[in-house]
Amino acid sequence: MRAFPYRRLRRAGISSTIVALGVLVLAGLGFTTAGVVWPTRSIASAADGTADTMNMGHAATGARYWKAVAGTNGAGTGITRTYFISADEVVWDYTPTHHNGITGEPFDATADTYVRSGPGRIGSRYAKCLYRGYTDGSFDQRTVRSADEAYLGMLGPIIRAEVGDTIKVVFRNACPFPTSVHPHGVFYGKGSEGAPYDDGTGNKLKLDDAVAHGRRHTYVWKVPERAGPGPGDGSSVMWMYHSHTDEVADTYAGLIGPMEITRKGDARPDGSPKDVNKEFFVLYAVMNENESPLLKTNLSRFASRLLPPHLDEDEEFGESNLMHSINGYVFGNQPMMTMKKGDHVRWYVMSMGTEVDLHTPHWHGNDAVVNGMRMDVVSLLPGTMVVADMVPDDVGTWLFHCHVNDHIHAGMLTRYRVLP
Ligand SMILES: [Cu+2]
Repeated sequence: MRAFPYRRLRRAGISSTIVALGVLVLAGLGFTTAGVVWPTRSIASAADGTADTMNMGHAATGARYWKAVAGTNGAGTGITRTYFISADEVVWDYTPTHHNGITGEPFDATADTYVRSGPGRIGSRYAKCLYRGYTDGSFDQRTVRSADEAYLGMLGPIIRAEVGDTIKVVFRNACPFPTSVHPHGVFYGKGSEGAPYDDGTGNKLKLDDAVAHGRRHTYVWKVPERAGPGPGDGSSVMWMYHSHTDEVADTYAGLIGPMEITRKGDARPDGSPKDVNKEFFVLYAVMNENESPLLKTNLSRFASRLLPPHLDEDEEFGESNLMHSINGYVFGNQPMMTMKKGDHVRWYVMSMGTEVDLHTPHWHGNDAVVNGMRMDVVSLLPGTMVVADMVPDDVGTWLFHCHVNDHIHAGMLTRYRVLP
């Protein structure tokens, strides 16, 4: 009996904690969504569906709103843009400058955990499978990346299109395991999805799922309005594409790239938005080389003899292969991302990976607008893509780094430069 009121109090305590947490979560959500496109006021004005539901400050409801969600079906009214992309096995170096670009010093003991090769340690160089662009279907000649685009590093070629266009990816797999190209955001049929699972299809519609070594497949993706900017977006949005044959292993091998879709009428001939001077595509990801299909290759090629007896149980070995990278670079080794003061800069940032891949890229020196809100840090989770617009006013060389403490130690830092 005496325990009863005590228990009740406890329960009340727990419930009020839950309620308080719930309120916090709801407040957070409400705040976020209210700031973006769905303010909670003036619902009545749009209830008949005749009001302009797309402007900030109006409720997102009614027929006009749902028409905007669906988008008009303008797919196929534009041009066809063909990209020749190969999955190539390459040797990738996470630290091509061989020093810590953030401190300007040689690597210290913490950095050496990840970048130094030796007995049972692979170091900074790994065989990887990366998407690489070619000039035509002969796959003889690689497309050249300008010095300005060197920062893209590990990422596959930027696929660009305008709403209404059709994207054609002529894909060749030169990697030693089956791979594919799976797009986000755009409209694809079952023969161009690039992911094997029991979806009730067979035969020809399965050829895209896993392209064997030395084989090819052509993926065709339409770009309807719903693949482009929505009511709250700027002139362009970002999607990613990646291999999805063995999704986890393939992406750890490095098979991932950015895609950009620009609103109809807002694109330059190359598909980029006319109102943006400078674009940067950035992937924050802990590349877990332990799960790469090329781990054995890497051990035999880059770790010197005297391997510890039980590598799979060696925690330090596991840690040494967790490359906390930005476009495949660690400890400030990424080629500089450069812009001018006053430029219209659009950052496309994304993440991939597992539960350690919650990243919070932070720009020193300048601020950005994300979803209509001013920020200098953006939130990423595995598989998320965020667009951030910046007009830099602060000249200098600035840090751009993940704000997660553990990731700072592990070298998830880079720099960008604003010229006068
Ligand atoms: Cu991080």
